[in-house]
Amino acid sequence: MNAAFPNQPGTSGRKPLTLLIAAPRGFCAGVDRAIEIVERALSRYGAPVYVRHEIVHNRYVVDGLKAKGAIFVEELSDVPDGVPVVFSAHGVPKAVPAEATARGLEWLDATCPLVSKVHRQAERQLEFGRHIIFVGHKGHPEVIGTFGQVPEGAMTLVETVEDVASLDFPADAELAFLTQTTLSVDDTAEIVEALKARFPNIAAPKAEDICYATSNRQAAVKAIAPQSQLVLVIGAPNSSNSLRLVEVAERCGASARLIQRASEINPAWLDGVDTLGLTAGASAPETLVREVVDALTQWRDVEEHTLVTAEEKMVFKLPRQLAD
Ligand code: 0O3
Ligand code: SF4
Repeated sequence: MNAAFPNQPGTSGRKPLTLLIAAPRGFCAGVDRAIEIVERALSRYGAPVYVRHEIVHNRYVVDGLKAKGAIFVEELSDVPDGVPVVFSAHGVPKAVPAEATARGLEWLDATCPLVSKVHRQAERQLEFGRHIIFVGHKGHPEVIGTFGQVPEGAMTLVETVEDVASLDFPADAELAFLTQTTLSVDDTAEIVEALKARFPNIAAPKAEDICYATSNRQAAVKAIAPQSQLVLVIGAPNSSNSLRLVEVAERCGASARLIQRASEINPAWLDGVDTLGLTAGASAPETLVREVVDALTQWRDVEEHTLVTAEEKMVFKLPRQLAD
């Protein structure tokens, strides 16, 4: 960089770029565990190991496991008899492990323990005789998995404050609410407020269902985005938690783009950008962050800063069958 004129091209001829990297970012404890389950299953049983749904929503991770002998399918009916199958981190309806057991399949559950916690809360609320209002995104595998913990009709999905307004229950109905683990902290607070206003007796989860990793990554983006003209979020288009990071950055006034890999960056995006924010969703590996930083250094004199807003020490136990 040119020390006398910081915004002028440095001796390299490239313009300076301040790069603010969010921390925490990337893999959470549930993703680490899910990937390790597939890897351990491959060494324990040998290839092929089937995985129902992408183990986590990241193509790089999925391709890496495919290369080691994992086969990804969407439905249990696509798994042949006699091979082990892993259920993805997002969780599955109860009928899935039941069917696997009925078929005599060796199955391993990579559902994140924090998603399983929501599943158990759903069962408990049902035992209390309450109808469950579930805050989540329609069609997402975690939502399908959580709905599949209770009989049909026992749970109603709301995605927005408007959905709460159109719920057709009396104000004193026996209700409880639960949420998806990867939602926007701010949007969910508004939805929950609307639920409590309409149904003052609604039972709330004991602890926040939005998980620690989701809230920490959103808070970390809030620390970098206001100072950045553009924020790059590494994550897949089907990754709920990564999409939420893009929204958070935009609401802080930055432009934001979801990218899967460095190759998707158009160098023209950096025109007029002096400060760039960078983060990664819970399913995006750190290798992809380094790949993006390396790509940026081809075009600009990058000055890298990491902004740490929380320390994460969470580690989840492996399923019994795979623990040493
Ligand atoms: O749920 P989401 O689409 O964010 O899933 P990802 O991208 O695979 O990230 C891991 C989070 C998860 C398994 C559910 O909480
Ligand atoms: Fe578990 Fe949260 Fe990670 Fe989802 S984002 S896998 S709930 S730790």
